[in-house]
Amino acid sequence: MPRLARTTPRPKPGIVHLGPGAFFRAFNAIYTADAMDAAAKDWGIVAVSLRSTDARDQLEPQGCAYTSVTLAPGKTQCRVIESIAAILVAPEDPQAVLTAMAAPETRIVSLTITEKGYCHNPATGRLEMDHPDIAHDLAASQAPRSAPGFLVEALARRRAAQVQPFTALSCDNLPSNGRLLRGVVLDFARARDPELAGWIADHVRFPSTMVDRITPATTADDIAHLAETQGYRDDAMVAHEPFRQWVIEDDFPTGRPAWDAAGAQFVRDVERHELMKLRCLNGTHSTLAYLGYLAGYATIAETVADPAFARLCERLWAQEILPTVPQPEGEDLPAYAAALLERYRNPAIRHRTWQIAMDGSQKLPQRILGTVIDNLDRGQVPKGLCLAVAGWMRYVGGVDEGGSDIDVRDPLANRLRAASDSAATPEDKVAALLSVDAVFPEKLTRNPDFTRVVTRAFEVLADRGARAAVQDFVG
Ligand code: CS2
Repeated sequence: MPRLARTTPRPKPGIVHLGPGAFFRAFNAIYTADAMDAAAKDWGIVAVSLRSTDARDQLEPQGCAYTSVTLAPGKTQCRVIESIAAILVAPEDPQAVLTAMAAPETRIVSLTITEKGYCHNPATGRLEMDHPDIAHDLAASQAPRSAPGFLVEALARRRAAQVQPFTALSCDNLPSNGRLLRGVVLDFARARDPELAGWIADHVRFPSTMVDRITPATTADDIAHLAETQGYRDDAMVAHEPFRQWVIEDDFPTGRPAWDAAGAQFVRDVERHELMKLRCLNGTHSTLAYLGYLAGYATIAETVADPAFARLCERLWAQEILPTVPQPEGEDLPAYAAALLERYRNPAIRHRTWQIAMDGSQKLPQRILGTVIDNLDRGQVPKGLCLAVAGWMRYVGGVDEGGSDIDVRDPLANRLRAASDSAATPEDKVAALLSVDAVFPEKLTRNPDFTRVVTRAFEVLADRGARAAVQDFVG
């Protein structure tokens, strides 16, 4: 079976992108390919993996081309994407990465490094100074490991060479992601050199973005199926839903690709769009991931095929989530929520509950806990979201409803498991997990209504299981 091969010359680079995983390939690289089709062609992407060699091993043998597979219900479309100009593996050669980031033709450094890549405290948004990668990068700033370490060193080199700074573009599912990135970069720079920090604060732009496209991890089956239908092997392929939405704060002093020609929306303030997406989509995604996993469902589509879980989503949107979301310009919130359920139902997308359940300690604050706080502030206890929090607590306890181990992937997994194991009763387990202050702000842990309702939900989950708990809730 031949491998996919590149057919056009590699584009001239204009972007360095940190985090070359499935989401980047289903999203940034496609928007950029479309933008280069529509206008300037010098926005090729130098993709950088901060950890594993996988992306390079998959992409490089095929000249950095790969297939995007759009999965609509009953209809599949394939397209070869060639916007990646090169791929680097940072741990193998940090100097090559810094050279690319410091090059004058690099005008944007974008990031899809997942929540934990920001090395911040999820509850406070500040850089964790004792994070092992941050401690390493402060001691060895010329050969960094973390995203903040790379950004600051590259900016220091540009400043020294009197090259204009790049625009730093966070594309992760974090609220005010530009502001958050700016915060961790400045925290890091201040610890290194306050003057450099001042220069970054004055000169570097960090626009915020809202990104959205459901993209499950690629499986061996996906690759085999593509080979069968297309007659070539492509280990770098990505499969995703048809829907895509990118809302970007328009703040690019050194230019940007014509992403608007590809359908991206440029606005002055993306915060409302971000809140809408994080709370409506990611909030229910995480809810379905924990409760669906515990109920024995492997994917989101399977979970919402159970009418009780579909109703759970509808109740959450109508009663607990939408009332907290300020109206974003041009959006119809009830229609947005209804469309989400259709997206979840897409039977062609096998998005595993286990995958979405990953890194919950980094996701819960912006997906669920902020919404809970807003409800409590209005004098309402959001019982459905409290059930979701209890579901997460059962999940990180590491044992499923049949008594089997759960493979919990989370930077705090050990700490969460120890907290859960340290207590015997539901009440004490909930209290032990609520004391993890990287996740739960005091405002919540000191609220007796929240604690009581989460504890009650935890008891129901422990006694009768997630399916019954969800059924009870939707009535
Ligand atoms: C998901 C997201 O894995 C997860 O946590 O909730 O990746 C989700 O699919 C995307 O944000 C959709 O845009």
